[in-house]
Amino acid sequence: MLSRRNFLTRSAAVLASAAAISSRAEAAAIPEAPTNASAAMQPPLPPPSGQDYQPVVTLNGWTLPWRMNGEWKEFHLVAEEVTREIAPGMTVNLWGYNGQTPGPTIEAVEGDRVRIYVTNKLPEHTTVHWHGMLVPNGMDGVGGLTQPHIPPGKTFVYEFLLKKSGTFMYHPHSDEMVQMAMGMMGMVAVHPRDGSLHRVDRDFVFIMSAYRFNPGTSLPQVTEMTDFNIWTWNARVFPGIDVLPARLGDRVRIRMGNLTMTNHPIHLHGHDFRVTSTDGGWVPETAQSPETTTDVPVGAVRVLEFLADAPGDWAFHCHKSHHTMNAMGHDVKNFIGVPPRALSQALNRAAPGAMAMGTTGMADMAEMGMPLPPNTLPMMTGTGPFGPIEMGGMFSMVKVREGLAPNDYRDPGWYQHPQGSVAYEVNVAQAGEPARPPGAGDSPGMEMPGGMDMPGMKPGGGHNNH
Ligand SMILES: [Cu+2]
Repeated sequence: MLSRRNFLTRSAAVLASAAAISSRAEAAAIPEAPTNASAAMQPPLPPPSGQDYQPVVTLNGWTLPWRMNGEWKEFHLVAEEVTREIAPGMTVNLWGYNGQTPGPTIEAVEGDRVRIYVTNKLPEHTTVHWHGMLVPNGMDGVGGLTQPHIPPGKTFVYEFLLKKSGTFMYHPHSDEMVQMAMGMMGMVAVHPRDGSLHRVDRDFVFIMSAYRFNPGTSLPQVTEMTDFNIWTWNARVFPGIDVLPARLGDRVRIRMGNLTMTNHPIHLHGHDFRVTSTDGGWVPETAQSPETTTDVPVGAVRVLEFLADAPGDWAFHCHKSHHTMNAMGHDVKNFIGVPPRALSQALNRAAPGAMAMGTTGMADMAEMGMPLPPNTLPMMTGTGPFGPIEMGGMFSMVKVREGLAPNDYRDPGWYQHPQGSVAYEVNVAQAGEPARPPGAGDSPGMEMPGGMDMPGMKPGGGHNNH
């Protein structure tokens, strides 16, 4: 039974150990909080002497420098307002850490003792939760439950031993809906103590976040629940997302965290991969299966690994096609197959002077160069060596090349396909039309999009009346 006396003694013990921690931390000056506002991928931080690992690179981001203080590896995060270029043409106001969102990747080694200072420069309180990490309860960062919230202007310290290697995330557990919708998040990579375990040649990391920006604005709608329109990797959309270069024959790891409000089936072309770990730990080899798409659930990490054995520019993207589009593409009605003349007549009645578009699909829109509201990206964009790529959002490329230098992460440019290895047009007139049944492929007549009344078009389309 817990007597009052016992309780007081215990409380005193807790206070004494808390005091010990803070006097330890205060014994040395608070470490510098480096800052970086650039969306350019920063070079990986090589391991200090005595440690052996292949450092991670963060797409459009960086690794947080640290200092050693006795046996402690000390980091300093500053929660603050930031601006972020989502892609050239769109810069927004968000919250993040140390100058950008997502915050810098925290990188360390299993068995390290880490001390992480968190300074709150936001206008409201915050905390940092170490998602997936095995920490003492009082270091878990759940405001109100395991610690007081960190008030604006204050600095708190988290101290724990890194019990296991793997890939984790950090984010607030204070006013979560707002703070995550404003971009408060980052990744943690913990390497195995034994540098020969789970070794790769290239180790990429990014986190997925999603936003609702009304066209022309630069502040996200933080109360949005479902209708997001900017789908990002490290708060960037295609063509603003860094490519992932790999040398032919490299073993490549990609660590992906998801703090959006929906799942993302991430697909890699040209290779098969295995999911080697999650935020729960390493997946035993006997439980891994070959995949080309893996779903990254909400609030989870998936880490894929593959041998880069096929030269080329390989698309790497979310397979929800709305997530490879930017704003503006979500409220457009489907006019495919509608006769352009009927459509312009109807549009002219509703909105004189409006332009009929998209009657053959939406590919034209990538090339149309339509005027957009300021600070708004076209819904699909990007140009490749063969024309428009017609993507946006969560899309990038794994670029496999012979002979890249080991730590060279620069974009190697477009792949030069060996002669005769690209899909090509056949001359049908010369080869002769293939035989098809009469009428095959003729348009059956199209239903009009909901609510539109078109002269001369029967509701329900042609087939219903056969
Ligand atoms: Cu997605």
